[in-house]
Amino acid sequence: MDRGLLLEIYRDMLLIRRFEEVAHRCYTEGLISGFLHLYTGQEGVAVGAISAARPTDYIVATYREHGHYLARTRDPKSAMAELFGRASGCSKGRGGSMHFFDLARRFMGGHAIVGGHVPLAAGVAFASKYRAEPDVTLCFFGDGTANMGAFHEGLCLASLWKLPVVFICENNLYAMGTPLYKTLAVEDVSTRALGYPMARETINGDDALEVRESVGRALRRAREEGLPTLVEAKTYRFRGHSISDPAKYRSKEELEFWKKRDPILTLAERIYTLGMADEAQLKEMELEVRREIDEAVEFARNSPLPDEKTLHDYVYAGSGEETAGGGT
Ligand SMILES: Cc1ncc(C[n+]2csc(CCOP(=O)(O)OP(=O)(O)O)c2C)c(N)n1
Ligand SMILES: [Mg+2]
Repeated sequence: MDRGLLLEIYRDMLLIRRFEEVAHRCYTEGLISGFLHLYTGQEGVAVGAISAARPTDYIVATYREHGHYLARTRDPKSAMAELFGRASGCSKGRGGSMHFFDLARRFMGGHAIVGGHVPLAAGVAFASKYRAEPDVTLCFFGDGTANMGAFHEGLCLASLWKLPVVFICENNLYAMGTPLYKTLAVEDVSTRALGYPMARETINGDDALEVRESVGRALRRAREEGLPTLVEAKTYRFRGHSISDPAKYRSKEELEFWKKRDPILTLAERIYTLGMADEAQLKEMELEVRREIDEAVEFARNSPLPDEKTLHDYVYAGSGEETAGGGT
């Protein structure tokens, strides 16, 4: 086990956790408006999966995408500025929480329509195949998404056209307040892969290393054989669906059960057991991450709002200034 990699994965998860805690606070202070869907509890999935990918592989995600964005970019400044609606945000302050976008870093959103991005991910993968480029697309979505028509369309095309895409279902047991057992006749979402067909795996999403290995296998299958995979990562969100959801539909006992599987604590235990770092070293890392997030808030606060004159920019591809960040 590579010590550097292990600590990097731990730090990336911590960065997401602390970033969102601070974003939550800023929201309650009125500094952030609009929607805010926190990823807290699911960090093992984004970090494990994205750590297995190349920086040139594409990422397509949902409205719960702060974690995926930070795992790819490690850039809390552009993320926080986007939440604050500032011109220095990754989507130039026009997207907000649900619409992070960064073309240069191959982060293709941030999508709010449940299931709508699954065929888009198949399309991105099709483009790579068509151009004979070696890149794979990682598509993240929730368990509720597996009941949407667009999900089936996306997986059907990926299988038929043999597209280099990894579909990663983050099964957190709920779609808003609806528990999965009320909408799915099978226990594992990955069973759906059989119908297309494509390879599938059901894994523990709270173990970032297990996610990394599983997604690593799927990435190889995509890159070397041009075949898609459906990976189902079982996990749990510690907070409500969005900031305005008190999550009264689930019991304290259920929450406590899943908090014992906290991906950050799980990895910390592994780090101690392997003797890769001690508590003091992880504490030091914690302080460093907190400082980084404080700087991100300062950066966001001091950044200007988008200029009114640019209101119509970026509405259509090619309109407005084309830059590395959000772009067209
Ligand atoms: C087409 C569509 N229908 C309904 C909604 C409202 N909605 C937003 S999130 C959500 C639940 C999605 O659950 P899941 O796919 O499990 O993702 P999670 O929020 O758990 O990450 C719903 C129904 C929407 N955004 N788009
Ligand atoms: Mg869900």
